[in-house]
Amino acid sequence: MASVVGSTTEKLSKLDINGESIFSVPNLHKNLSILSPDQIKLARMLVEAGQSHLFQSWAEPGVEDEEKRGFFEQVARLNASYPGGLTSYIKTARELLADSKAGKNPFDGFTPSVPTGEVLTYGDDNFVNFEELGIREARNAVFVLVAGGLGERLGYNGIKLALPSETTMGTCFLQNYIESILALQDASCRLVQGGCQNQIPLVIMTSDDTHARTIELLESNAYFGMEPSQVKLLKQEKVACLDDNDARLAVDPKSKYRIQTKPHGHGDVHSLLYSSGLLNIWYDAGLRWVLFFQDTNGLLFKAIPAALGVSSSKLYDVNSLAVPRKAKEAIGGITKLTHADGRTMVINVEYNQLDPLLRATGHPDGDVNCETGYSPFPGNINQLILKLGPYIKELTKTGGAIKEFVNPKYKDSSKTSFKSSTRLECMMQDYPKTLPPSARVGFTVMDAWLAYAPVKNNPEDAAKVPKGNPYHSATSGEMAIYRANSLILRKAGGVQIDDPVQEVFNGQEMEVWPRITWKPIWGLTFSEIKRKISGSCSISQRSTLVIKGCNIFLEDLSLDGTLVVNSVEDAEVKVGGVVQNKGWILEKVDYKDTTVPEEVRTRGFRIKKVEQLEKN
Ligand code: UGB
Repeated sequence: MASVVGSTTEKLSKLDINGESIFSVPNLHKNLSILSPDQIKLARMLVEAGQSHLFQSWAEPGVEDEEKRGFFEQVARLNASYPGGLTSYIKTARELLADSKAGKNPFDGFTPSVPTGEVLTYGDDNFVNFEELGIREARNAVFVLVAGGLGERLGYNGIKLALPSETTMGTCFLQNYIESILALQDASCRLVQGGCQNQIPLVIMTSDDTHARTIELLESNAYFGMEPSQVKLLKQEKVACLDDNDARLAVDPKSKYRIQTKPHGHGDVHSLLYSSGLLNIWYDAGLRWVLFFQDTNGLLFKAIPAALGVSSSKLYDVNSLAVPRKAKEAIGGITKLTHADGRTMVINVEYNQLDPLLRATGHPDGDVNCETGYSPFPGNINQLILKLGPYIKELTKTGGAIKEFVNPKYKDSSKTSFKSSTRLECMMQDYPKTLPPSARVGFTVMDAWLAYAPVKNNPEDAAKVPKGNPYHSATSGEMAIYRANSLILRKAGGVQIDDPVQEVFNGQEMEVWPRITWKPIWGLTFSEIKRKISGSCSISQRSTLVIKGCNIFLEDLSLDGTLVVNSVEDAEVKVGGVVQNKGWILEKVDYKDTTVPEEVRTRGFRIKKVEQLEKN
């Protein structure tokens, strides 16, 4: 056996590669005897791709051999998880790094303009019709949650999906999402005569940073009521880091036998879905829509029914959800790009690229607000609805590969070295870039108060956000839920709700509305909520109302304090009369106070439950 391996080794290693053979890499050559033929092939591939430096500090054979084999296991993984393998990754990296060094604008030849899309107003007839259509279509949908990001800007130690979306119920983002999908499933199936058994699938894209903790969160909470078989996890792999403009792979600072890796971005979701085989299974089962969403938007499902209705009525292949955007806000701008050769596309231009693109194309002020007080470009909230059939067709062509970019932080203007290693990245919203001009690509704009309140920034950075721009912090994410629910009860149910008061938490000025929350099953749409409120209801600013149940009807309720209503599934409950008590109080907490749990101090307050009326 040894002699067979030996002869293969000899043959493989002797092959000359672009003038450089394994013989010219002494520390690798010395170690050939401990490597398998497959490992030697990988070594040759690395040498050929100009990566000989990776072996520079390798020990003599017999020393740290396990670590050396571990190195090749990692190389094999990196090679297998990237379309075209590491050779292709390095080649693309060299091209993109050269473009970046030359200052080449990725939108060269394109002129930006403001696109037209569907603009919805909450609660008008158009909106209500789209919601109805959306609920009908929901049983033909699949949800895909991208949750592989660590959230470096937020600086939270756990996974973002486990963060409470708000404090009155303490429901974490994942629970909120799952309960919303189950409520959609329920509402949609009720529209089928005799009911239906459809279970809306949920896919969660994780990464090594989030995978184990996501499984633990699901398993320790019985999947928050979903069937375990309804949920699939797809783990994205990281990609190799790059040390210089020649795309030399970076050695991990912690081990000379490891290549340093970093996340490749949420764009991986397309290739993972493609290779999982799930798309065809869904298609064969008659499903029609794939809805992509992100990890910390507590308002999202208030916008889903209407947005899905838009996709279905306009037969959009791609529908991006958008909100009015403040100039320089860290969300991408949906832009129409027209090329000098006549090509056009409607696409997200990422927040760091919009300003330079505008300046380079005759808008000397760059990314600024127009007379409306907002940027003329709608803000992409990265909630995409794709029509399954055309999506499968496109991925069959591309394999799910998404156009990548590189964003090196250079040491100086010579652009010859980086401050720290970089890597190629890709974004899921770049999917339409490869679509033919015949594709139906649209977008739907809704008010931010209804649709978008992500939790991305730590308290310190949030407090520095320019005045008037959203904070995107745990505090603003929670306060936005109370505001949205208050406005919805005002608009849909005619409830008299006191105006908010202004308060400062962790240096961020907030509107504090009454703390009104409900389980998604209580009300997903305007009509459903309207149906559950009657008579003359009022809620004071200092009040808290928590509705946990489906058939709970508010009738002539006057609330000044805290009311919690719990009901079992089929029970019909009427809630009315005057409720007055000391209620629940918001107590301020400083984010620097480490005696308080991280989830609490980062939002800047906790709820002190002084007195409440709880009805079961
Ligand atoms: N994510 C992954 O699953 N894998 C990864 O490798 C990286 C991220 P961020 P950012 O909210 O509206 C996006 O970091 O930079 C997941 C859009 O690009 O929150 O704020 C991660 O877990 C931007 O156009 O993204 O920017 C999270 O769920 C704008 O729309 C999601 O991807 C903005 O979001 C987003 O990750 C927005």
